[in-house]
Amino acid sequence: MLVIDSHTEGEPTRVILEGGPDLGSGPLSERAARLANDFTDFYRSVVTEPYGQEAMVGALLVEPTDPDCVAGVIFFDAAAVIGMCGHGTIGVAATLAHMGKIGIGSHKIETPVGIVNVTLSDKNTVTVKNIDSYRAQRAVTVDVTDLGKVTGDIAYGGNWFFIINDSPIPVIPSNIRELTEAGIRVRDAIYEAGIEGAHAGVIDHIIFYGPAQTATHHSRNFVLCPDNAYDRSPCGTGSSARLACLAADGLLQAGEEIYQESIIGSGYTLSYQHSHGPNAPAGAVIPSITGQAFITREATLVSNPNDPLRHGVRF
Ligand code: PYC
Repeated sequence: MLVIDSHTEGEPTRVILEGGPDLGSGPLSERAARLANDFTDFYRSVVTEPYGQEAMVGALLVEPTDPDCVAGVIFFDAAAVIGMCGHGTIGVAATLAHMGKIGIGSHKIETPVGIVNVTLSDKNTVTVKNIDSYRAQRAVTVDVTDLGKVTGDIAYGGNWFFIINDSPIPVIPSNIRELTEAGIRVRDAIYEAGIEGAHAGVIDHIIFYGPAQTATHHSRNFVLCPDNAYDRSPCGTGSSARLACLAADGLLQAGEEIYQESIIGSGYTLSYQHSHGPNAPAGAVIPSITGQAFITREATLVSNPNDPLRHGVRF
């Protein structure tokens, strides 16, 4: 299987160019469901040890249904096939540029949750215009083991997020383990309470926000992903969901730019426009996320049927 690896603001993406499963044709949402249900061992092995690394997100390139798109892509981590991935889209654009498949300028990419626009300013710098993002519920309180009552917003940016604005734990790198464990407990509490996003959306990402380390920056975040790894970048879909909340609360105006720090100190430049799409949910925004991705590896993954760990290390 041929892959190209990159990182976007520290968060790894593995783009599968050749050798992935045949998911047939039809809508990408159906092909994503096929990947999730029929090829679990495949997708998990691609991003977990010994083939992958912690926090890695896979990006399976597929034929788009819309001929205006330069590529179709289905994203996944070690636990789940996910709807969209902001850092992954930046990684895919940088990978397509590295391969000479796209040049400087704007291009469309199809995902299972809709078409996104990428603008390549140079071979590494990419702006993603994401799908409609919105807040579904404001100030939902859950009872969390060892933390007590925790309040957050439920918002969508291509995946579903529980967004905690005032983190009960300082959002600093030395607290990564504590934030990870707290995030898992928050997610458990959400599931236990039967809380969902709109249309029974599974809230599988948790974000804690705290003050930025640099005065001119907006804030710093910690993002827990479905596989319990933390996002080294500020998370493109999570930032999209947060932009929708800031817009709904009147805390950020359309077109105003902010710089969002990640837990490791990397970041994205963010802004939004109001969405006027005919099917846009109330209060939906179109987020804009700018970050950089760098190619780290071009490789062939070899799977040996005699290798007992060919499906990855899992316990
Ligand atoms: O950037 O949207 C994102 C993302 C989702 C999971 C990891 N990164």
